[in-house]
Amino acid sequence: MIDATHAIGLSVSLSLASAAYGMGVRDVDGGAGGRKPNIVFIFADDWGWGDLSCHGSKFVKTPNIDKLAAEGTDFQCFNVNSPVCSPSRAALLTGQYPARNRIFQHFGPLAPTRKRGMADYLDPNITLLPKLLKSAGYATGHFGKWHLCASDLKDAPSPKKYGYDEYAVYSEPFAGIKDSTNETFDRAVEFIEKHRSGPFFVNVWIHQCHVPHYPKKKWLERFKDLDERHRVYAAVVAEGDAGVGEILAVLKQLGLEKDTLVVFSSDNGPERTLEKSKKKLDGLGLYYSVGETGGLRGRKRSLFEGGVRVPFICRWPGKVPAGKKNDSTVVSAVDVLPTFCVLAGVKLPSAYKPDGENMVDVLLGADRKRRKPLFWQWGGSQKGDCWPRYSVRDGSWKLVVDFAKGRLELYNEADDRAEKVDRATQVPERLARLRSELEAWIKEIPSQAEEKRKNKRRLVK
Ligand SMILES: [Ca+2]
Repeated sequence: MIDATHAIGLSVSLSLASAAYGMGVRDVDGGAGGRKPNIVFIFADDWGWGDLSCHGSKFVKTPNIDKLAAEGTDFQCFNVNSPVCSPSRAALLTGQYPARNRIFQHFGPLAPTRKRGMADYLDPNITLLPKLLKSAGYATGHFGKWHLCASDLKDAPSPKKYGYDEYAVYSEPFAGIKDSTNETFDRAVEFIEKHRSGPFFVNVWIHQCHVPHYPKKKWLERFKDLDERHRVYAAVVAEGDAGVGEILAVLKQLGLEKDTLVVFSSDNGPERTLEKSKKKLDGLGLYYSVGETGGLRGRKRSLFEGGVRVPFICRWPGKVPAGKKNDSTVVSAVDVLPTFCVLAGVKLPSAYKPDGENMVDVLLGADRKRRKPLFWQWGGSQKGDCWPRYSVRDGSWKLVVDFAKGRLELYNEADDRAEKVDRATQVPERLARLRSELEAWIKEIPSQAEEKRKNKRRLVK
């Protein structure tokens, strides 16, 4: 065990050295010769940046995630690449901006999906994280949400086609487990037990805190002092947190803590809150979605930080610094693929174009600026803070725009994370540079308007 740990240390030092000299991921043989870390990726649904006790929530309680943060690093400037589910998840699996693969919004049934100009499903034949890890000898599992194909497309490629050895999901058309139960966690725990000799990679894509909410008696009882809506939301968060606790417990029980990188994150910011109660028969709706952004502007569907900045907490004892908060390095979901591939010692295909960057050095404790800017596209609702169609972040500066309406705002995230002071007229040169970077990126990606026109011929009645 000690030798294996040393070997990881050595390979990681190699990665650090390579990063310092500006070498690319392909030049690094991160895992060769050492024991490759197991990877557990817990991806929550619509779980806001502020929905953690350790991020200052006044009413939810997240003791297990807080423990994860205390034993690992809390990356406080983590951005997903879309403010909604499907594109955000596609970016994680591909390491590319979702628009590159024609995933502009969430997948619904086939007809509305095609009307949005989207592909029918995420292409299983492109470069994908689970396939790369599988090629490096990992046992691969996916449990919980899927949402990477039109929901009524019966012959859509199953998760197996994407490189998962085992899966159990609650999303149509592959639904085999229920989102109202703890099956996602149970199946993930079984997978970890089965593949304890490692290395394994398991996605735990949980239902909490997406609607419908299914608060359980046990947790409602725990929060009986709260008003009804906060009580329901706190109960749902507590159930998700307890599931994280189950994962941590099995890792401890099997003696795998030091060999396992555990990540907790969320696919987008918190849902909007409806002011009127609309109780559904099978669960509770948006009236109970009182999640928090931790003071960030916007929520789900918004390119402001409340929609795209989410928790990202990583624990890997002895490797990832414990109890650290990194509030300076902007890390993003597109960085996950190149970073995990270095840890797994797998080379990226030569034709593959990663949009993210290798963040192994940052994971292991370095504080540095990211090298690449980040870009976003949003094709859905434009109500309220959801108005920006595109945004770009370079350094601490972020530009949000709707070119069609001539609307454009500039924020400095370094001293204005709440995005309250528009600096567009104060720093015109910076604005011009960001605008030109964004315009160049837009030319690179498929146009949603054009894809809508192409899909017209394929519209389903
Ligand atoms: Ca979501």
